[in-house]
Amino acid sequence: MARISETDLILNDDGSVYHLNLLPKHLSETIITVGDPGRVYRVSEHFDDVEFEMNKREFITHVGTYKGKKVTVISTGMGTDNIEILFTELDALVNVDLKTREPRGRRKKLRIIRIGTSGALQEDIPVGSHLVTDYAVGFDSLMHFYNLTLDEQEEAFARDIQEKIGLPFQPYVVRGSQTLQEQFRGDMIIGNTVTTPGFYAPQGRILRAPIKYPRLLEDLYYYHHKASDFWLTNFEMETAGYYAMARLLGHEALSVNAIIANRVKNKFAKDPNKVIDPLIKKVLDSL
Ligand code: R1P
Repeated sequence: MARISETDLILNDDGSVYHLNLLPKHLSETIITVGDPGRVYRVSEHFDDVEFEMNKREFITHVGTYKGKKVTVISTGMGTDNIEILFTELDALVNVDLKTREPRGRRKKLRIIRIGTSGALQEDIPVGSHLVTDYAVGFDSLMHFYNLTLDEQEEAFARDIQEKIGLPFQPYVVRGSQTLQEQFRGDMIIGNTVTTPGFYAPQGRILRAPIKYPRLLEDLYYYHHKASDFWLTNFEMETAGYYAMARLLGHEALSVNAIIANRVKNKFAKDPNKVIDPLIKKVLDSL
């Protein structure tokens, strides 16, 4: 096996991975991730105890137990660029021998579940609901740098979305882990999530800067792949990165979303935590 160089895989003095600052012993079998560093505390307040904490940039980690089960929760900040770092470093922790810097022969599969917030794109997805992402549609450029393989269905959606929305690039479309979806979906709405490389213009918001797609929200709302009855239900900024990186590295990933806005109805949750907290509880109880 080829040795990975010191600058390709940067390790800190204590042997931990560069940005996450974690060691293999800090990872639980299923890892919970959140965008907002403050949300880590909302997850770990349910733990029996917190035995380890790490703060590094936007990556805050708490390791503890929930009803006797070991749980690691990590914040990622916003955007798929952080998700690339998250997956690459988590993967290195389990699938690279950090002493010899050689990839291990026997690969370990990680299970990663994102508890995020999101805005609905359809009228019938109310503020306050919980949605699990089936297909993720990436409008960001992360996959320009990886050889991601899409199946026939994903490829068809990607081409169709590009054509109907009139995008100057083809988005990437990836389905999440069906095993995790089965385990965690409970009473959640199943949807298809658009991941955008920004919060304002890329999500159809118009403030002061001149924008290219003033009809984006409408186009996403009306988008429909007839043959598969496929709609786009919500958007946020990370999920496609999770599903793509999980596929590239052979891990399982699932994104569950607290719907805190409905963009078509122009509504925003009065107290987003009232939507997020029950979702956190649902995930913890399904571990
Ligand atoms: C934007 O406000 C952020 O909220 C959403 C978006 O994906 C983006 O990260 O998710 P999180 O609340 O999980 O960060």
